[in-house]
Amino acid sequence: MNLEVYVIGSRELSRGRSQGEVIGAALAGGATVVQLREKNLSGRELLALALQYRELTQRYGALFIVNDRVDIALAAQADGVHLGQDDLPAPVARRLLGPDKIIGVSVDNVDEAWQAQEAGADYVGLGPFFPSGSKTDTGKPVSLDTLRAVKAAIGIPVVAIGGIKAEKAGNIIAAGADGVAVISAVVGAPDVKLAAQQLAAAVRAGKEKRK
Ligand code: TZP
Ligand code: MG
Repeated sequence: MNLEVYVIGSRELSRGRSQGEVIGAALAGGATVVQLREKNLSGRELLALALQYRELTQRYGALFIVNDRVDIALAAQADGVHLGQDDLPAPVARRLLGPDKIIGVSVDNVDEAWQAQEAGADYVGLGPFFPSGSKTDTGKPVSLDTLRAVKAAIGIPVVAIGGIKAEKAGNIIAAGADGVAVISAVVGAPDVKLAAQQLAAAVRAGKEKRK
């Protein structure tokens, strides 16, 4: 499960470009995971997008995760779901999805991370590391010390999220994150493929720094 370069889609932030174009470019640039996260679409519209994401991720050998919607993940044969603290509890999602699908859970501290692991999550999303224009109803920013404490407390991968740009990703990876998840830094970039390449390069540099 390579969570290193985790790109989350957003129609609003895509500068009018189609999802197919943006997600395709992110994958061409090195995204290892893409997440479908659309809060204002009908089930029918979401399914159509999910099927596009599925085809593209399959082509590039990347993972495909659906935000919130277990039903859409199942219908589109996604690799898994990502759930917030107010979404379906992980054990309920697990019952619906079976043992093989990936379940990610959003957390912002050690306690939530431990509970997510206990509840059967396969990875946690930890953040926000920086203020994010893409999601404003977040807690206050998480520090690198909190990241280190979460890494010490749990055994499942930790993906960092929130206001992360390529130039900030290296330090976060060097501090122990297993991946960085971004919306605006990639799907909002003028050149999406280049932005994904830059993020992937920053992740590689961060891993080098750990050595
Ligand atoms: N959860 C915490 S911050 C965030 C989510 C979904 C938004 C991340 O978007 P960006 O543009 O990378 O800050
Ligand atoms: Mg959610």
